[in-house]
Amino acid sequence: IGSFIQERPVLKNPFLEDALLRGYLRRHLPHEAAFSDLCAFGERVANEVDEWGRECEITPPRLVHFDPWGRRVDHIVTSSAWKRMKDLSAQEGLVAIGYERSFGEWSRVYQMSKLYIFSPSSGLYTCPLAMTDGAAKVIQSIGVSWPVDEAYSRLTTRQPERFWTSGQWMTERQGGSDVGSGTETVAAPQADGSYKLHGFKWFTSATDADMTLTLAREQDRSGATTPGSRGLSLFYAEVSRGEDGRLKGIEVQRLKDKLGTRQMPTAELLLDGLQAHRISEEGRGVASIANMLTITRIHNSISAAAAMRRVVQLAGDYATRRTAFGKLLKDHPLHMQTLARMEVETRGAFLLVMDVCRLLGREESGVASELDAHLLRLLTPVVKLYTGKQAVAVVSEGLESFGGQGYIEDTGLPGLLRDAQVLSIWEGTTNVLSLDVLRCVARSSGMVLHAFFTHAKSLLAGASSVSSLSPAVTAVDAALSELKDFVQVAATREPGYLELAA
Ligand code: MFK
Ligand code: FAD
Repeated sequence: IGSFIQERPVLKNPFLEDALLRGYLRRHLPHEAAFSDLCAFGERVANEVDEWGRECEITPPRLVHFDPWGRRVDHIVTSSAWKRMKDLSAQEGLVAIGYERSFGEWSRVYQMSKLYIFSPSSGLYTCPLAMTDGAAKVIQSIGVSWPVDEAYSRLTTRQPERFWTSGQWMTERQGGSDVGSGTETVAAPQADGSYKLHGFKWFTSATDADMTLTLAREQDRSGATTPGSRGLSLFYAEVSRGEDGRLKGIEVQRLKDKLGTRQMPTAELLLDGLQAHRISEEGRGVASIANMLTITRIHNSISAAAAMRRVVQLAGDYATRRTAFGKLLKDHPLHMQTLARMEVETRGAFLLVMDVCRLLGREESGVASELDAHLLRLLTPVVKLYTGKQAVAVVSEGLESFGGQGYIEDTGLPGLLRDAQVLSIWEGTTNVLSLDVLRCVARSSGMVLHAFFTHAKSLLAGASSVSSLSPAVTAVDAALSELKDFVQVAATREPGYLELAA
């Protein structure tokens, strides 16, 4: 009795297992160096890193407020696996690749391919990496000079002992979507040109970061501030400790008790005189941090597509090992139809997000056309909102494909679903991103939509032999012809016209 033991699904090299990823790279980035690096990294992920990710999950961070003698220390204790992830990230260049640009306009595609392989095994270390990449991007866009030159070199290094991660402290109690109205944190100017920040940041993830970018309202001499978005500036602050061991200017109030992302600390922070430097023009905080949002939203989309790919890979493997009604699951057409639907969603998500990475790479290499720039602006919120939602649906379906085992904690599968659920919430909820799409359509007088349909037309032209696509071709032609008049009308109106019209 009870001698049957079900074989477990096996994680194989996620690069070698992913024909679509390899095919995409063969077409666009046919460099032996990139292939051998991705292949070696995939081997490491399957045989070593995945275990660390599991260790991060079962050894979540904890907050130690006081040392044994009663001194306030606010120490966030993380697992050794979490720390190994940081070193690995530097060594593998998971942020650096985007800035070294060894593969020119394809460098972002290469970097994101690595993150795609890494993400589901990373113990959510992709979260600090996203913010680190976003911070480097902001610094690069405003200019790498004092006081952020040292930070930039640390964010983008491959040397583990020098590597820094960054936080992104935007959300306050009154508003995460509406930071313009919800931000209460004030910045008091100091005689030396720096600022002291006072406020409360309600969600700060990967709070063991070395630095952060954050928003605050600059006070004038009387202590008054400007309300709304136009009162917000962007600040750079280092997270450091004094000789007494206390965090300088920060109290960690508590760690969040979260549905998922448990591998990583998310803290509430009291900023109590945190020394900071303003790095945007006064009142240009939201516009300046938008560069960070673009990067973190792309990372989010990569994580979403990667979660789908991982569950599809594991479910496919399991279907070759589990028998029901006298045959393997892979020989049940209905089961395979379910897996095929998941595969289609995963492929769609992957191709969409890779196209956005391609556009980002083109923009950063200075070869982007006007059409590319419009597409990047439009597709970034679209890909984030779409893949964030799809990840939950596909991963949930994926769990079901393991039957009851999909619901069992120490298979590691439920964590995939918990972690997917956050992808549509942080970095802008679905509806807030939908409004961002409308806003960029409005502010470009419809030009981003025109760019989108022009791009769609050229893609469809490449597949003109596929007869089932002809309704799409007709629809795109109709949209372009309607848009011609629309863009002309919108161009004569005030910005915001389309938003009001919508
Ligand atoms: C695993 C990988 C994922 C990693 C995740 C890391 C952990 C995550 C943590 C977080 O969640 S961090 C917090 C993320 N928070 C958000 O995403 C906020 C969501 N809310 C929005 O995005 C709102 O739309 C926004 C705060 C931007 C609205 O603020 P405003 O002040 O009402 O915006 P407004 O007035 O429309 O725009 C101000 C300027 O910013 C404009 O520039 P100009 O003044 O030059 O015209 C806009 O064009 C610009 N802007 C706004 N959104 C932009 C943008 N520019 C480019 N791209 C955008 N998306
Ligand atoms: P609200 O803004 O109150 O939104 C509530 C609901 O209202 C949402 O459904 C939203 O879509 C909807 N809504 C809001 N405005 C509109 C509108 N105009 N039209 C239609 N619907 C609308 N933030 C950081 O700054 N740094 C971090 O490191 C960080 N880490 C996080 C980690 C986790 C695990 C989580 C869950 C969140 C984290 N956040 C972080 C916060 C996150 O970015 C916010 O929670 C998110 O942006 C939503 O803001 P909110 O919670 O204030 O919700």
